Amino acid sequence: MPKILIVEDDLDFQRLLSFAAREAGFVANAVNHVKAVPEALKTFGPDLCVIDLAFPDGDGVGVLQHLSDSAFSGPIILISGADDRVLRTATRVGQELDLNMLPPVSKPMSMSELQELLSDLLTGSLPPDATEFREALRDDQLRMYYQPIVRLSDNAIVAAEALLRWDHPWRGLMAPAAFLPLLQANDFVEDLGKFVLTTALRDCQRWLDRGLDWTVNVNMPVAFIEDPTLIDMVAAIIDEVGIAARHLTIEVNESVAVRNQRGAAQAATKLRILGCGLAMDDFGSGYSSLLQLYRMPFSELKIDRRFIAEIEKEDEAESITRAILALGETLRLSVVAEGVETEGQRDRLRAMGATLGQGFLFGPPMPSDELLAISGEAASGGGEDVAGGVENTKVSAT
Ligand code: G
Ligand code: MN
Repeated sequence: MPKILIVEDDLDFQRLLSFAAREAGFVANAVNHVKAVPEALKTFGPDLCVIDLAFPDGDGVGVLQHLSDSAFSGPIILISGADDRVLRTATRVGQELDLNMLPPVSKPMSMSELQELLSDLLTGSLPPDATEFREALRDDQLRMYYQPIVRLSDNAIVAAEALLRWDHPWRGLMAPAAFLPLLQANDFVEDLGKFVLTTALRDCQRWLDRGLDWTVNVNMPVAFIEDPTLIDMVAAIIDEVGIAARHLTIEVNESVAVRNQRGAAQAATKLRILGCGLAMDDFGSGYSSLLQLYRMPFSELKIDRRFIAEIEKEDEAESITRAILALGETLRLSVVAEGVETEGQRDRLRAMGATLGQGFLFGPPMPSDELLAISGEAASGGGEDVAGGVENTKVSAT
């Protein structure tokens, strides 16, 4: 449970705040003078702070200075009966100290307003910010999950898509959608790219060590593929991990327009020369897919899951899926059907000649160990050793 430190000298309001915080799902601790803050930071270790501005023995600005000096990175809410301008200025002071300041709150405040504010914080309607993300990179809060990509003829795993998760200390496990704006607004492409590639390739090497001849698919933002220097980083990481480049496929999403077309084509070509695969994610849904396909050396298409979802109900979805499969065959690209959720969809895809699929039917994104476990289970179910290779690593599609 997340811990909240309340710094408030008005005892009635302090009790109200503590009660609201506990109701909202926090562990609350309150202090009523500024001098008690350093000790509370050390012994209680709060995730976030609610701070009153005025105290008999100092003021909230002093508390902010102390939080900044102790590199506190959690969210901070200022709360006060002072006029709005003072609150806003104090919030700006906090921002200038590089603190994670949330919008301030004026007293008086009703119990229900307080509770709503605090539970919004918990459910994450206030998204994490750049400071928290830097901390996540530093403190090892990021995880890679892997979703199996299977051969439709026999459910054998042939690859896995690496998907990022953020195991936040109090917000819980978050998928990238919950922090995408933060990634886009900040320059994390390189640091995050390094983490994702290194982790995914190390895990893939572990699979190879067990005789599982799998590929790992890693999602990269368009900014990555537009910058040929970042491809040098890919090469360096492949080298460092000591894995064959053909085990890495980079997925780029086509929903974002490529701004630097020449850079993208260069980077993509370098990537292919290196020996990596290049997949177009969510094919059929995005921005000038065919033009991108024409300009860039893709090796794989992933059919957008919106078509697969409708494949049994809508003739158009089926026709488009067929057309993409035919296009893949003509251009010699491997085609993965994404978002396969039912046996009916899988059977329909098989009948159309689709060879590869991914989706909840075969397994959700999961930690590497779990992926190994499901492939191992399926293999031992077949009475053979896991290390026997890819033929044995079938998942049961239930
Ligand atoms: O577009 P991309 O393939 O990168 O998206 C991967 C995301 O899709 C993952 O976060 C995963 O949770 C989700 N996903 C994976 N399989 C399925 C599925 O079968 N159905 C749906 N609706 N979503 C899926
Ligand atoms: Mn993807």
